[in-house]
Amino acid sequence: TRVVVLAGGVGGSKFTLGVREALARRGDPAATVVVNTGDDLWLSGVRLQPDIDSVLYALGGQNDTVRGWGRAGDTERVNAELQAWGAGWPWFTLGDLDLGTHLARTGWLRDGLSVTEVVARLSARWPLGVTLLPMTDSEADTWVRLESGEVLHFQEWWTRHRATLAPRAFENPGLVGAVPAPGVVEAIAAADVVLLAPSNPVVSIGPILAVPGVRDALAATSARVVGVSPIIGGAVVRGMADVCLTAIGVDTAADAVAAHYGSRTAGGVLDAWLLAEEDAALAPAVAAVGITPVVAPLWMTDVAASAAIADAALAA
Ligand code: GDP
Ligand code: FO1
Ligand code: CA
Repeated sequence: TRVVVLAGGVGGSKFTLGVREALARRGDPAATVVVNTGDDLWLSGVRLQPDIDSVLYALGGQNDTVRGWGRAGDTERVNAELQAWGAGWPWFTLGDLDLGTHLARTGWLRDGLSVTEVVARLSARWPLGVTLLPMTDSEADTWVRLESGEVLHFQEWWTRHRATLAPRAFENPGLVGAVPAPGVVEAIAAADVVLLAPSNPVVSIGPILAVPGVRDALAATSARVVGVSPIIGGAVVRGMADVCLTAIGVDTAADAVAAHYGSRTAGGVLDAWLLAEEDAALAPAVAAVGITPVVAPLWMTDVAASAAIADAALAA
């Protein structure tokens, strides 16, 4: 089975761990993970790719599972020096081990490597069991436009203001004229199944779908396209997807997110949608927009639970 996963950071990596496990049990481990790069930013002269690193560290067994981002067992000596210099952002922590990643990445980018080539190099250190691809080689940082008209970087809106400033829109100006990273369209075309991870629909999956050419690739593929709801019982499990969804006029509800993605029979991207057992009553509303509903337990409490979700998605 050739599987492509579209993924953001924490939700995306938990799901990808499950997909890897499910495919390994089938003796059939071949997955390509297309990762959001809208979270990326420049800070203190280095390029950060939070969602790429979340997936990289999680699959490599290096992630801080308590905090949800960065490296397990990291220290903050360099960060303290940066703060003492007044460099960077006082509300944003760069771990020492994590900074090693950013320095390596930034050095390779300055040597002229593409983002895809850099991600391939980063992927070579630990056996990930899947191929990681950035959604695009272009810089496509997400900016948040507030009701006041002020625009700030997604990372400032989230890590400094904790999503308390009401957003009017999320924008990725770098996607104008951008193309998918090499291999993305090819992987979608050759796939048997494309899975939308239960990632933030607006700022994780949204930017991937907004890369010119990705929606066309999803429309054209013979693969089934199956999404997993990031909303359980009308709530985001963690993070600020509810604030993001409200900003784009979508209810924080599993059926509303499915309708937002839309059916492939009507210009959207989904054939099937996994709903949590708590949301079983919403299945008819999903079917009504032309998407096949599948009810399953959707709590990614451990790798086994994520693998069961991946199995249900692969069977859908
Ligand atoms: P981020 O980039 O780190 O914000 O992570 P993602 O965008 O990949 O995923 C964030 C989303 O994952 C959140 O909005 C949650 O709705 C969803 N999520 C987190 N844990 C779970 C879970 O256990 N089950 C499901 N179905 N969704 C989850
Ligand atoms: N999130 C925070 O809430 N505070 C931080 O200081 C912080 C630092 C950080 C450094 C590297 C990295 O890859 C991620 C980091 N994150 C931090 C997480 C990140 O801001 C977001 O949670 C994700 O981008 C959302 O997907
Ligand atoms: Ca993200």
